[in-house]
Amino acid sequence: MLRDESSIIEDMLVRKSPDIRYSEVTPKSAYLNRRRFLSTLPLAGAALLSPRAYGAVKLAAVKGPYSTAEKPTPFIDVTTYNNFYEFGTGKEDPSKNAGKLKTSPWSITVEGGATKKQVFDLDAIMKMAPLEERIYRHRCVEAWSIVVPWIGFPLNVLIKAAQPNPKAKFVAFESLYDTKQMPAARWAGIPFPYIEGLRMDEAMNPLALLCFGMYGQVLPNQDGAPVRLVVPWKYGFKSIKSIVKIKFVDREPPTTWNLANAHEYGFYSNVNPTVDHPRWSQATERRLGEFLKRKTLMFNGYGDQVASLYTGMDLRKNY
Ligand SMILES: Nc1nc2c(c(=O)[nH]1)N[C@H]1C(S)=C(S)[C@@H](COP(=O)(O)O)O[C@H]1N2
Ligand SMILES: [Mo]
Repeated sequence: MLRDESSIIEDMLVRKSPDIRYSEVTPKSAYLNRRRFLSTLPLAGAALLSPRAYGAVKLAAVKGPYSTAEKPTPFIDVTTYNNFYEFGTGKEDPSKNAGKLKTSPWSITVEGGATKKQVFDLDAIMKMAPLEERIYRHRCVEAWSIVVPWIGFPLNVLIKAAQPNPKAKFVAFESLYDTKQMPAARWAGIPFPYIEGLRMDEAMNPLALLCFGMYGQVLPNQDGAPVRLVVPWKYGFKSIKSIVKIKFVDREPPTTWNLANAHEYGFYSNVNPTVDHPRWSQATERRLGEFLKRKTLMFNGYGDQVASLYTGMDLRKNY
């Protein structure tokens, strides 16, 4: 029996019926047209998908600073075109495979703080500061970009609460890695658990967001539930998803993409249209849902907030 398409899309995202794919029951052209049609209605994707897909867990937030006036990318694009290699390397794999990720209970273990190891429950973390909605541009190293109304608060709130050792110069982050829940990770070709890092002053910058939601609701699993970073002046891979561990360290920590290919992915990875990736230009990007390419902005347009972090540094060497 044919069901209405919103329930089919929901199934695609929640994986209640893992064998039914919207693209399989609909000819590709109709599928793409439908995506475009949904995209023209403001938040139509969210409205259609939220009631069941994510348990309708709404997340209220006050308007935060630094929001771009640009139009948010349609929810359907931001939730069906993802990088989350634990759930597969195809852009649609995370939306197909992440639905069953168990995101509650959840906690973040913090090491390298003033006290010994600390374990922060996610519910307690989320009460540390008012949740803000911040509409940020986000630019993947693969030259696509999105504009998303993220919900969270500055990462520095958690860092201050965790009282880093004053000697710590860097913050290291680690994602959940559970082979049972993430079987596709075996074929991803990068080391897991996914790890990332920031210099302490970068992590303390008020733009760096500890993120719990988007588009008025909790994060869809494929977007990094239940807690991820959003570091909007850096390429997307710095914005680590499904964080379970934070370590304060005195030396630059290893990072997944640098371990996988040091020649192509450096520690800093600031968005920089003048430094090309060895295999492609970084001068332009394609905004999901748009046809024409846009020019990529230095620091993704956040130079006023972050350029001073890098004065005196050669950003060609520190790519
Ligand atoms: N744990 C984990 N975090 C991750 C990734 C990943 O594969 N695993 N991919 C990164 C990359 S390359 C990008 S571009 C962004 C994509 O975020 P989005 O899917 O919400 O747009 O997540 C980043 N965070
Ligand atoms: Mo990316």
